[in-house]
Amino acid sequence: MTKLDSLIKNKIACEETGITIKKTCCDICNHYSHCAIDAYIKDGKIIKIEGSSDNPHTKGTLCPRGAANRQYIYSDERILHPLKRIGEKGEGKFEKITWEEAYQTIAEKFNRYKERHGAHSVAFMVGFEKWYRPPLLKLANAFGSPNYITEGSTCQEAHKMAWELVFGDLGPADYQRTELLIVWSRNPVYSNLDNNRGFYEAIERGLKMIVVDPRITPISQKAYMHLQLKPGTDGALALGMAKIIVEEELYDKDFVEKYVHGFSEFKEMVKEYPLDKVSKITGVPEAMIEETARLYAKTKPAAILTSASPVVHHVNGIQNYRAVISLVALTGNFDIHGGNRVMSWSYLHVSSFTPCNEHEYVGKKCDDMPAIGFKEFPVWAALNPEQGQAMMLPQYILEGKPYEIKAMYAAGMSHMMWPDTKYLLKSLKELEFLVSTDLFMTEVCKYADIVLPACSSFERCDVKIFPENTIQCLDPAIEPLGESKNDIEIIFDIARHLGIKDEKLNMTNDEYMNYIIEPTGRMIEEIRSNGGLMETKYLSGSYEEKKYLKSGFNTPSGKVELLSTLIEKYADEYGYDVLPIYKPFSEIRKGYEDSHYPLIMNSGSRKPQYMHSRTFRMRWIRELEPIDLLDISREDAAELDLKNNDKVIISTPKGSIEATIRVNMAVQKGVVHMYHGNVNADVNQLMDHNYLDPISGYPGFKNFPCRIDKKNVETTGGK
Ligand SMILES: Nc1nc2c(c(=O)[nH]1)N[C@H]1C(S)=C(S)[C@@H](COP(=O)(O)OP(=O)(O)OC[C@H]3O[C@@H](n4cnc5c(=O)[nH]c(N)nc54)[C@H](O)[C@@H]3O)O[C@H]1N2
Ligand SMILES: Nc1nc2c(c(=O)[nH]1)N[C@H]1C(S)=C(S)[C@@H](COP(=O)(O)OP(=O)(O)OC[C@H]3O[C@@H](n4cnc5c(=O)[nH]c(N)nc54)[C@H](O)[C@@H]3O)O[C@H]1N2
Ligand SMILES: [Mo]
Repeated sequence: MTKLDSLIKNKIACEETGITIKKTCCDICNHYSHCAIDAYIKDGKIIKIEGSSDNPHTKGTLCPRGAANRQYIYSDERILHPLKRIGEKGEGKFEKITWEEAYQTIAEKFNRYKERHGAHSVAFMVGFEKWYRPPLLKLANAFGSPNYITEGSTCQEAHKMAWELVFGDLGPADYQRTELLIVWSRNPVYSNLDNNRGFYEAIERGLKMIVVDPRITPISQKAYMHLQLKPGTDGALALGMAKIIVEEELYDKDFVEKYVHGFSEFKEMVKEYPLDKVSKITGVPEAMIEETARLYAKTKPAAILTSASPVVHHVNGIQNYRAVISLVALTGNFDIHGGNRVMSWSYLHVSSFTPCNEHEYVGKKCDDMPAIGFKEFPVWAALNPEQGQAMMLPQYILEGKPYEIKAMYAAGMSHMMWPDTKYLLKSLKELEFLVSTDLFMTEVCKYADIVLPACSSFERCDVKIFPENTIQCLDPAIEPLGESKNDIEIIFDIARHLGIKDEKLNMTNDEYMNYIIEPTGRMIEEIRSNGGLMETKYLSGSYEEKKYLKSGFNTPSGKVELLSTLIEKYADEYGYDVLPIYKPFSEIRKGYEDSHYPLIMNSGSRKPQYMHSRTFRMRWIRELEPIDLLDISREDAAELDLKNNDKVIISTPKGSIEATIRVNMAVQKGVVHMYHGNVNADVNQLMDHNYLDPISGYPGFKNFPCRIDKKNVETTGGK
């Protein structure tokens, strides 16, 4: 082999090989953990990917998805041209059209629906992707529609609601400085790659952890104690702990007296949660509950690390989450170093003191019509005035009540964000006009009248702000594939064609980025000429403890609310409890409680390789394990006579799907686990669309009854 052959084979970037390195980033997962990437380019194509070791935040790390990025970008399923549907809805028959024809059709249709049925009859939807949300919200508002809906209808908004109901603000855990950390429903090793290093460093320094999780996780194995509760019993566990803390007078009397509203009612209520009862509900041994309550109350400072989703993915989710964080209130661990701190946020919710102009795009209310779900979920409406509750979308389309949705612009929408996916697809069939912008030809695209091709993060410019107060400007590593475009440009183009005269929607992509980062004191041209990465010039402050001393709490009473005065407003009409009461399954799963479905399905717990619906199309990822894997405990497997790789049928009152068995010691008896977002084994179709939390509208993804039958074997009782 010649030297040149060897350089080419090893994909070395140098003059001889013609291979260059472009700095870019992966945006397959969470916006705050996008990994910086060195893309090796030859003849306009990405031939190799490495993590950028010079990035201060991600420091060269790449996860399995990041490493397999080329299979995402160059997937056969990429949409390369604007398309118009020529077959039946769902059939997938399209023909190419020009961008101009697409824009003109969209503008004509949207303006006609607005004229005939009101602007609210047109909805604007964005799924998991975050980076083009500010312009999309602005577009909905400028068009006049209150119906801007997002994946927040199943992800971050409910936990935010719970924090706002109790404290008026979010309180993330300060795990770096705490003396005791309760990891309550979080698996950061799988779900937050960018925090892993800091997390493990804290563990190495001797961080004492108690984990509250139905499964064994990498973190639970490092913990002092693991409370392996039954899914969805978080409220009972928290209230049982609260009872001990209150009755043994371990609570922070000064904090409670000065700042807490509803303590006496709460104190009365927790009497209903004696240790033996709580242990029976949760499956956690009494001694563990007692020790956790005492340790958490006596150790100062102590913090609770929660997550956006698992605790609220239950039909009593908001109340359970409120119960958990009421422990923070009882112990006065709120907004202190080492406790649960109120942080400052930068562009796209990155925890940082770097100021930005994102708020200029966000949260302007447009008309008086209530958005989707506001009538059904008034507490959601009060706390999320700028977005509707998307779980109600199919009902609005199909039933036309309280009003009909006629058309929708969906940018990155997967039907598998919803429970009861067949019902969602049925509603898309009825929708009169649908535009779907995506990278890939998804099921939702197949139901669309117009499909628009979005480009990937490797094919566009973007800015990133990192918690280390640095700012990065990313230029395209390659040209957009086919005729695909940056979503922000698509949104601005649609705004212009709709005849909207809003200067914030009438910019180039570079002008937009400069506008967003202007308060940092840097402009993209300057960052570019400095190699693409710089420190920000201005910071908006530094962390200050106990900000409530100056400004109170941002709740209706100005206090920490164990009794919610906001919920109180709707309590009679909607049957809400003002206190965070735990409801047993027999009460909340009405119509589901059936001995025929003896197992609990806990769907969607994160895996290191998957990211919702988007990673199943990547070969390296798909080949890591059977894509329809169902994790089951050794006890249940033995009872059902199942072994690894056996094929089974999972059934619920809604339907059945097939799966492949993995007997997993991380799983507790009575609970089975399956990942979501897989079009070929879609667990969400097993759930009812009405199986929702009455306050947040969140689906009970983490606890619905099911049964397992061995395939091709006649069974009678499921278990
Ligand atoms: N690799 C990967 N990372 C991701 C994602 C992904 O799809 N893949 N998705 C991102 C998104 S959108 C989100 S919202 C986050 C979620 O991030 P995490 O919440 O950290 O992830 P999960 O695995 O959903 O849940 C964490 C833990 O909660 C446990 N759990 C399940 N049900 C219950 C319950 O009822 N009570 C309690 N106490 N614990 C329970 C699970 O066993 C799991 O170990 O992850 C983000 N990061
Ligand atoms: N059973 C069950 N269901 C769940 C969950 C669970 O735990 N269990 N978790 C819920 C949670 S927490 C979340 S966050 C949701 C996530 O659910 P979704 O929002 O549906 O997430 P994805 O499937 O990742 O992405 C949606 C679409 O965005 C497209 N996309 C990716 N990048 C871009 C882009 O730059 N531009 C455009 N236009 N499109 C793009 C993808 O190709 C995909 O089709 O799922 C929810 N659903
Ligand atoms: Mo999420």
